[in-house]
Amino acid sequence: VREYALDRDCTTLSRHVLQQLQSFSPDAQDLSALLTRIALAGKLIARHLSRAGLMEGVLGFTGTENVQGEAVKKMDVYANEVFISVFKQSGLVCRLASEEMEKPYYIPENCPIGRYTLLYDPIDGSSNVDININVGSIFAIRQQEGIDADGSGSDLLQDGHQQLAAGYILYGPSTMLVYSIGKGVHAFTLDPSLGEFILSNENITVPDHGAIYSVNEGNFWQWEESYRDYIRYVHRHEGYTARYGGAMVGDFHRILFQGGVFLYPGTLKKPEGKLRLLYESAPMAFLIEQAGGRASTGTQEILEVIPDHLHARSPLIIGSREDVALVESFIQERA
Ligand code: AHM
Ligand code: MG
Repeated sequence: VREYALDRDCTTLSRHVLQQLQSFSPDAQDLSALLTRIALAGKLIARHLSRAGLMEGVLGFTGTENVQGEAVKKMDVYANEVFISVFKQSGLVCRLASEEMEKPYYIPENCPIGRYTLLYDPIDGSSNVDININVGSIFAIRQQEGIDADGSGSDLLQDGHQQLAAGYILYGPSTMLVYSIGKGVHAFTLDPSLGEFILSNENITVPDHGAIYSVNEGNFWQWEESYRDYIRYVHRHEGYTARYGGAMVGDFHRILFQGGVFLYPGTLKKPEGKLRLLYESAPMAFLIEQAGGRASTGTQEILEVIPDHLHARSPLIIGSREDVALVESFIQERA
């Protein structure tokens, strides 16, 4: 087995962010520091996940529900708190907003100087945790313009173009961190022996078309007819293959590298779909556009959508340009 040689350009995450910005401006330093903190959260969560089956009281449900009425897992709570504790000491982030907290969490001691808000889904695909298959964390960074008076985070209700950075951590056979600061999409692999994320794929571009369609077909009869039209189309044509892992981060990661489309349409029970804009769909949309793909609600670009509350959801069609357009064409036909 050949290890990567030391003379190879062994680029760490923090160095990469600085190189991308090609300056030592305060903003560049801030973004580099923010990504480094996110990476630390990822390492802590990855370590916890890797030993979860050996420890008491780590797997399973807490017995409570989150603000969206979903059963909370102990791992959701752990990962949510990891991000909070990591950013308490960063100075840069005044506020965090996540899937697991009804309102944003303020770090008052950071607020006089902390110019950023971190939005995140601590454990994406948490139903996968107890059976030891892949999960992820999703994040986005937005600039903070002053403190909102009532603490509800109403100033966060803006479109996805306001994101300064976005990405995810995939806890799979290896742990990977994929990010963009608006200058392409780059993937890093955690070398556990070094404790460092090392650059593994730079300037990733998603193919214009791919064979994969990734959707929970168990909801078939709950969708609008146009989505059924699309699924019937792929069933009747050669060259399509289904993949669905129950964690968007993993399904998205496959499509980012191989092309295809991931969908979470609205259902009878959830007309806006399941995925939340601010910390699930918008960060992924930011990445896919940076990689040359697209993200749509079916009728609007995801990055244009302005959420009406912190936990707002929206239907999501994301991936290769041609595949997203194909799904949209069925929606337009029935509009
Ligand atoms: P979560 O963040 O609460 O775990 O929910 C989001 C996840 C996505 O990762 C995944 O694509 C989807 O929910 C799966 O939902 P379903 O089981 O309805 O197909
Ligand atoms: Mg999620």
